[in-house]
Amino acid sequence: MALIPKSHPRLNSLLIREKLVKGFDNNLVAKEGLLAHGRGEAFDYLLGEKTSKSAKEAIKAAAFMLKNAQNSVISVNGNFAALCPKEIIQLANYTNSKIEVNLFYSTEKRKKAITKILKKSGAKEILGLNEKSSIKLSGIDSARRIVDKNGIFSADVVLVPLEDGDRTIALKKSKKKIITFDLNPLSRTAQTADITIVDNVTRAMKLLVVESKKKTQKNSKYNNNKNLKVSILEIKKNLERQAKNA
Ligand code: PTJ
Repeated sequence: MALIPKSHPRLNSLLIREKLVKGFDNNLVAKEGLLAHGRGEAFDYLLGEKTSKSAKEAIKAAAFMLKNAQNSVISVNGNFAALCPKEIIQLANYTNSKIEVNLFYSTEKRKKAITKILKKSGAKEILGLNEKSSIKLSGIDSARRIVDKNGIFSADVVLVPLEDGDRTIALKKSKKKIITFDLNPLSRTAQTADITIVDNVTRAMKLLVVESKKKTQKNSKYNNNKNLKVSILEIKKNLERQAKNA
């Protein structure tokens, strides 16, 4: 592993990258997950590598939605498991959500590695591993169509982090409410979800856990389209500022 000087101006970003690389070496992260992370890094840079006011609003709305769901499910892919294993368990506990492993590039080896890290972090029950309770969700071509009957299939709210657009669209067609983390406010998932948290999942998950731990959550008049526009303007402002200083 590379030696990162503590004084590096982008230390956090480099530490997150190291977690992904370690996750890849340990079979958690798909090769394509590294590419997805690179795309995320670029957007994070454009957003100033900090949690914006609009992301904080989305986080509050997400906590409210999760706490008021009948059957909420946290969908876990390789990148999410490598970056936030502890926070996944904490969020599941505070919001009474189920945890389901659901992979785009699905292999038994990766499922085992992801299960191992979630269990090590305190997970008791993990869905998505038992073929007997699996069912196919229509409208998805990838391995992500295989879901658990008692999990994603019957959920009313699903948290889908760092996601490809097809599944978000299919889940919306199945009348589910979708919450996502996506640093790219222009992605299909970001544009299709009910709540898009445009922030690095490593920062935003910590805040979502804190928000969900509170006894009560406010039901704000949250508007995802409006919120996404603010994120896009944020990027534009940052670019203009950089161009002025160039
Ligand atoms: O583990 P698997 O097999 O299920 O595969 C997962 C990946 C991530 C490979 C798969 O879902 C994928 O290809 O996703 P996409 O289509 O590349 O979309 C990922 C989105 O997440 C992109 O819009 C990225 O900008 C964004 N993103 C990447 N890293 C982060 C992020 N958003 C928030 N926080 C990040 N750290």
